[in-house]
Amino acid sequence: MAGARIPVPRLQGVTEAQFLHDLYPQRKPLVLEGIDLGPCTSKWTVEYLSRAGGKQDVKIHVAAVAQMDFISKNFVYRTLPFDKLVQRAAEEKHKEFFISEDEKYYLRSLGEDPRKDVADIRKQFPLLEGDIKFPNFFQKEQFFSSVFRISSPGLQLWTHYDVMDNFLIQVTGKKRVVLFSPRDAPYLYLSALWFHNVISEEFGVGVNVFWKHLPSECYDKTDTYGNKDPTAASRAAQILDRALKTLAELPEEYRDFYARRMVLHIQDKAYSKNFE
Ligand SMILES: O=C(O)CCC(=O)C(=O)O
Repeated sequence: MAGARIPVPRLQGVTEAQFLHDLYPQRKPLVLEGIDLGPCTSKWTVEYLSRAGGKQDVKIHVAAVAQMDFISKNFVYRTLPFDKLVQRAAEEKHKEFFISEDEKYYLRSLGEDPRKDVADIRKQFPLLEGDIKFPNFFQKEQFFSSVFRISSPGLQLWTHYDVMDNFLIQVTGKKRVVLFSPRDAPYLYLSALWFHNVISEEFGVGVNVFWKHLPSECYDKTDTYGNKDPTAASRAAQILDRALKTLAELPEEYRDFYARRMVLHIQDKAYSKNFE
């Protein structure tokens, strides 16, 4: 039933074998607790990160309100040295600010040259590399990126979906993640994978580790953010656009009839197990 709230199962001390054999094939979200992440869980305080994480510039989202919206783009991109970003994101009111004294900050780390390089915290934040262990629950060649996420208390990231599979490793702080099943896609006005939005209930530091579920050749090779749809899906969407433009050659009455037939055809074919 659409709209039903289902708690995500929380599992303690899952091993690689359990994950790969029993859990991963179900393709459903899980909270994994008690995984060994290394010393980051106790070390990554505001004081430590701002002293030991480096002073390199990072590009950040800055918003006057807590709910960042990607459609209306109610935020701006700014640059701060990493140590300053950590300090500012941890405080509620700022002496130095871009927009307002209670502005919110969000870091989604990027590769050295975002057009060419993927984000990998181990490369862009080498001073912190030794502090964190990633769960090695996928093959090395499937690794795509590891993304540092640092957010001000209260900040809400817009609803989106990720093309790659990922572990959201919440090292410190508390977040609420609301996920929508792909079956609820019709009610979200879009069709997609697992839509989700994320609210940082307090200041916190997280790292996403993304990996490729599909064979490498299914993904767009130029995609450094990992947010482009698999190439077959993009091609199919382009073909659908062409089909709709072609229908537009007909008068409205016919266009409407044939468009409805196409929708029924898609429902009949695409949602069934006997996809051709
Ligand atoms: O933790 C965050 O700030 C965002 C995480 C997220 O969107 C994700 O895991 O896909």
